[in-house]
Amino acid sequence: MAKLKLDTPTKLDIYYWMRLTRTFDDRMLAYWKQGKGVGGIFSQRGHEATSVGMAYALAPDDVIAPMHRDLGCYLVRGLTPRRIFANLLGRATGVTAGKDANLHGMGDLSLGLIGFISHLPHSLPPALGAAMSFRYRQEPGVAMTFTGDGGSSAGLFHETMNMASVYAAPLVIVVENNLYAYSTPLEQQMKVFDIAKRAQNYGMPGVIVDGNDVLAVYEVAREAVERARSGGGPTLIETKTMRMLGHAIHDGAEYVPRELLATWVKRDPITLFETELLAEGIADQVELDEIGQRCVVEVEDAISFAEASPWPEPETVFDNVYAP
Ligand SMILES: Cc1ncc(C[n+]2csc(CCOP(=O)(O)OP(=O)(O)O)c2C)c(N)n1
Ligand SMILES: [Mg+2]
Repeated sequence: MAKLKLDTPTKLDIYYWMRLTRTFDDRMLAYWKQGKGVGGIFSQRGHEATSVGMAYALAPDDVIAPMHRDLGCYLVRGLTPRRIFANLLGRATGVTAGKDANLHGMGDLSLGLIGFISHLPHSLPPALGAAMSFRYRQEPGVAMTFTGDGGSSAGLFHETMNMASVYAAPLVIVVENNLYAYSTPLEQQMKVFDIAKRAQNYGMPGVIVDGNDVLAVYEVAREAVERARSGGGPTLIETKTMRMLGHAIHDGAEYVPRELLATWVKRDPITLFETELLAEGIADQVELDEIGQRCVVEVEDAISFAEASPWPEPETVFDNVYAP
């Protein structure tokens, strides 16, 4: 597939979001290893190209329902590092105002962001609902949602695809196939490793993309979003990638073969994009380092903000709760 022609500011902007995602993730892991964390955390390492490339393809009025390895989506949609880190520390200034010290529930409808639903793949039906509401209201919006290879084995995945296809819903379903669901490798939970092939059974396009190549991700995302927006119905996109660390902070992933990880280290999404940017003369190392430094400053500021933020007041416990 021919690469999209993007201008320099756009490419550097995409690079910035990837670096911000990685910097946040690295800093978050270090913070938790120092014993200062509050809730559970899931490393995003390896998923930066997928989450940033996908979210970048949406328009401001579209809706996105990410999952637990999609920090890049939250950032691109406009949740600030401050609000996210404060959420992780359970503070009143966090996205859920202290109700969930995690990435769960981290939504903000003013940003078109449906909070992640912990049960997998339960973010899919609300995203389909959002897509259908765009159709009923005859609005041009598109909904995008995510699940993992593990989540794709649940019935809800199939039910969502079927209904989305029957109703030609403006929906993009992304499966982040990172070869593991917790400690279960792909070959222990499915016989056909290309999850995108399932799309055919529901009468929708199924696309496979290198989930570590951000511009390739962005390109297939744009095509799917355009198809959805113009009435062409849903698309299933499978991003082939790798979860580079354990399932969550407590998991050392000793069950993942070291040789497998080593092959994926060479395909690190940020290094791949940097190499491309440098080779094309889009930026030099000094400029890339400057962007990296900006990200460090932003994340350190977010941590200070979160640490200085108050705990939620007990009487706010029912605020924003649907059925107290
Ligand atoms: C219905 C349900 N069962 C179990 C869990 C616990 N759980 C959280 S993440 C996870 C693994 C998910 O694997 P996958 O969908 O491949 O996503 P990944 O973590 O690899 O990105 C499990 C079993 C859950 N959240 N929901
Ligand atoms: Mg997985």
